[in-house]
Amino acid sequence: MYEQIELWSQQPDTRNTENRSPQAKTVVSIDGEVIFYQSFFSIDESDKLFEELYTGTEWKQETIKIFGKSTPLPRLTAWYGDEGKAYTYSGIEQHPTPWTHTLSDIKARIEKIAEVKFNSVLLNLYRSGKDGVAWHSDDEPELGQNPIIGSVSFGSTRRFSFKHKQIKERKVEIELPHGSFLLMRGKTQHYWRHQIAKTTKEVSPRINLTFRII
Ligand SMILES: O=C(O)CCC(=O)C(=O)O
Ligand SMILES: [Mn+2]
Repeated sequence: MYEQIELWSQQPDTRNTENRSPQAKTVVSIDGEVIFYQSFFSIDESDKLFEELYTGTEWKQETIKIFGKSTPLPRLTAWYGDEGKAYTYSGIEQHPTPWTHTLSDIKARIEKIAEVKFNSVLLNLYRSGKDGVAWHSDDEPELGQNPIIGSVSFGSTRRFSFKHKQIKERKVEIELPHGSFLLMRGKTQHYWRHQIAKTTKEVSPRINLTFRII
């Protein structure tokens, strides 16, 4: 019993058309802005990028303290970016590894659409359905007032959910497939939380990259 915000009935985003792919769909337009590009990278590109990222990333299993107890995060992560852009995520201070060619190429592709320059990226590897990320907003102070987050996904499709912080009936759910790109900006992080729920379905690994500006 919740209000599904006209997810698929939205018109394609036609503003600033020369810089926008015709497949852009606005998935959140109230209290923020979220734009979705379902097939941003071709299947061939996505297969190659998944492989490069899966094997070529310095994946780490970070732990966080919950009620004083060290708990491993249910996913592997890695942090890449411009030198000196340290960032605290889930209480973990991250020092970025320098950009690889693969990450710089992906960054350049999404920057054309986002019309900003990203200086860091958090990579997440969801090894199976047992991995996920709990409800949160990307609202760390280092990200500034209205964070712009460029989120690229490769591998298994997983469900990305939004819920409004004040109006609990307001929820949006979207499947993020291989090669998709989701852009969150404006007041999105003030008003909405998001998650990747764990699932009991058999799912193969998924890699997500959230490009950020510190
Ligand atoms: O895996 C995703 O799609 C989202 C990851 C995320 O929300 C984050 O890293 O902050
Ligand atoms: Mn997030």
